[in-house]
Amino acid sequence: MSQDAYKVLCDQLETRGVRVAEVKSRLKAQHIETPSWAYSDTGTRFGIYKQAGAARTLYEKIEDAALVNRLTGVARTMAVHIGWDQSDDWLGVKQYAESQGLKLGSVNPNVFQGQDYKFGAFTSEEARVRERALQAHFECIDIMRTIGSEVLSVWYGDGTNYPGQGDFRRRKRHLLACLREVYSRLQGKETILVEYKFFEPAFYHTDIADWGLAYLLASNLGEQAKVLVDLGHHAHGVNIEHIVAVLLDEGKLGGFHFNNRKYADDDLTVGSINPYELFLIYCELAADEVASREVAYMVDQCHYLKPKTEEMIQTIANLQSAYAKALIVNRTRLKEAQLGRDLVAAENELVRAFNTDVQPLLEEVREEMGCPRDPLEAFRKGGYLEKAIQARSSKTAS
Ligand code: PSV
Ligand code: MN
Repeated sequence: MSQDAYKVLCDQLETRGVRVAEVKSRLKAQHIETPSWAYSDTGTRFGIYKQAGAARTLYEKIEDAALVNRLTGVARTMAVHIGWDQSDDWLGVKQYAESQGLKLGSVNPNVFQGQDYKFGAFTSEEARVRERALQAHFECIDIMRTIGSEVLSVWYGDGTNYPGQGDFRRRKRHLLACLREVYSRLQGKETILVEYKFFEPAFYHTDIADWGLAYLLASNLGEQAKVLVDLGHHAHGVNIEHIVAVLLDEGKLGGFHFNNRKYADDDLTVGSINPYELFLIYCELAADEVASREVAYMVDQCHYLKPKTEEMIQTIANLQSAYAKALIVNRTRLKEAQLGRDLVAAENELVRAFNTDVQPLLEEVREEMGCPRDPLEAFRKGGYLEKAIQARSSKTAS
């Protein structure tokens, strides 16, 4: 039955001028990094909620991320957040991950939680605090080299709450000077991804508030510095796909933090609130395969209501679906319609792809990759959550 659906879809797509074999090979090359922090207990700013079976240690986070990878085939790396993830044996951590078929990915310094950072990290007026933040970055670079990662992914909570609280220009100079020191330590293909966010925790101004500021800093640093787009970090109505297109065209799109939001930085499942926006973002990525191959695709979500591993599997499926739909847009026809000022045809080319049920294609791709056709069902039938609950409640975390 599902094979029939696959054949019907293939015929339909080929008739529409889509090369199915090419789409399949691009889907197989898709790579999505999951974050270690999505596997452990989280919550809201009002409190943390415990989930039975949630990972308690870095090793358990690795086990969960590795399971998501085994079931989906595309979540080959896991990001670590230094501070939240601690170890005095990173080589051992790396080896454990590899024994599970997983690699460790981007390394994220945490310079937003310590008491010292209350008034900023790299923008602090205190040299001692800036130095402490620098040391945190240097530690991350050391960890990167031990675990075999080439991505340093940075985000700062730096900002002010009141007019007059800080000097914008002095803060900018401190920030750039510190970032330059970090950048000067990078070697070879190592890159620094600069993430922006328009507010929170600061409410009057944020030092890296938007893609323009992140781009400015990255440009000042050099080629190995790029911009990271977190989908929850924009004001309402901002056209993220436009930002993505511009950054790609400039060779400055470094990475994504996928999630979705209704109001602010809600960290909901990507594609759960606005799947069309996600599709349009993927359309821009799919339009420039060469540049988009260099992008680090990462998830940054907080799953405290849905079961964590299930939600991550759902997240991956949503990202696969958005990418598949973007890949079946007929770009020749889209361009013709654009040049011919046929707005209706141009829009419909996108809408038709978005409305296509790509599940039979994704199922086939997964099977060819040796993964379950329906990873969520495989997770549920495999009793993985029950096993985690048992294992993680019967012994103390080590
Ligand atoms: C900040 O809101 C952020 O998006 C940064 O990427 C942090 O590292 C991450 O969330 C922590 O979840
Ligand atoms: Mn983020």
